[in-house]
Amino acid sequence: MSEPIFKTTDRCRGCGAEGLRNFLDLGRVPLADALVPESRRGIEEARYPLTVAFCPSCSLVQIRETVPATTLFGEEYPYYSSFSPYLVEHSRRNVEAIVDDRRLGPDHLAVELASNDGYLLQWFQKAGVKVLGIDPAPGPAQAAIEKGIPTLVEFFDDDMAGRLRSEGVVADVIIGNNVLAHVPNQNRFVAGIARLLADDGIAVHEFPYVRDLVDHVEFDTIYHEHACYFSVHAVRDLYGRHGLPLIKVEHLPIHGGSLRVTFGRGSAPDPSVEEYLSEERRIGLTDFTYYEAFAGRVKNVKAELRALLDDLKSEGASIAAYGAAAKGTTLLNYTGVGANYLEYVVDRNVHKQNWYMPGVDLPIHDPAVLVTDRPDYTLILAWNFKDEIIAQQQEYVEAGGRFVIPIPHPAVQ
Ligand code: JHZ
Repeated sequence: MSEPIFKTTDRCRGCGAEGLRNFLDLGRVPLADALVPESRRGIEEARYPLTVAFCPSCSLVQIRETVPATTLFGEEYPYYSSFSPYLVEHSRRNVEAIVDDRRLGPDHLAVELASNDGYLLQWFQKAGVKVLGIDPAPGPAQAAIEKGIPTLVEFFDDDMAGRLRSEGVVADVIIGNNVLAHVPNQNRFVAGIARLLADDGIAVHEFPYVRDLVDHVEFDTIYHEHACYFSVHAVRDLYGRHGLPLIKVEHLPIHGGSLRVTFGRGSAPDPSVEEYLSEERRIGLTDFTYYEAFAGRVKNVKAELRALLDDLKSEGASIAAYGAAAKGTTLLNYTGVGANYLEYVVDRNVHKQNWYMPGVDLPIHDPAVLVTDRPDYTLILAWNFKDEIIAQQQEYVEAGGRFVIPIPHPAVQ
């Protein structure tokens, strides 16, 4: 077994205060994207504790454990954004709105942090804006480079921003979608953004909203890649400490409910900022009590899911799963649903096919197998894309296949 190497934090990753209060313990789980190749099957996998805490000083929700970034995002990192047409389209609309609003052209530079396979920067490039991607995961970064998107295969932080600035690089727009949560040292990352951004530039970031996580019991989106889970309050305070005011907040349906936040020094805040802050105060999102009952609700999902799958199994049904998603690793390992209930997992990402789901030894196949094999039920692990997945799988549905959705209440759809 490879040794689980990690650190445990006693201080808030945002404001540095002591006194973090734990509210959920997901046990010891493997790393969510550490898919197992055939050659390592049967070798015991490293498992890491996963504990979620709230900071009473700045209300940032975070995990206590930090796994080295090079372990999380190394050679075998399998997440490629372009496998979801919905995400690619979502990004196109986002970029077009920014290009129009900021009147961007060939004299402007858009930088994306965690640019992955170029799924988003391609749209800036098509609009004639200069682009620079930064992503430490070699596989997706290489895919971007092959598409002609200049990409630096590195972790972004304040030092890197300083180096880029000294080379004359200044960003008019810095995009960071689903990256902020992945950064253990939040302050070095945000300091880098403040340094790289032009005085009148904007930073536009998306990340899952902690309010949606709690309200819809999205506990499976908690894994070691995600160090932090943000409210508007927490993110405003974090960027404010680096001189970047929050100027706009939008709430989007993607990934089970996300925030898109815009920071910039050059414009006055839009009314949305105060609207979200006062709504968070009204519902108590900045108080520990909001999170206290969460662990009990997570346990209920586990019990309900197992009861539902037991019922289906007792009728003699066969069950597969859709989506070798990172969140699938948390869900399957925490609920104890593996080869005892499921035959296999399917996923469109060819980089995941023929590998095995971490901790549960389930093989990952091409989704076409659903039509040839016709399992009676398919548990959707990538529930955030359930409409897209069900629409794609009409042949399976017409052949009698049914879907099971695991959260917020496990049910046959
Ligand atoms: P998906 C990833 O989490 C990892 P995951 C990461 N840590 C993060 O923060 C979030 O994204 C935002 C497949 N699929 O996107 C593709 C199909 O097979 O929910 C993916 O493997 N067919 C960066 O991994 C998986 O499902 C389809 O039609 O939990 C979805 O994973 C579609 C739409 C997806 O993220």
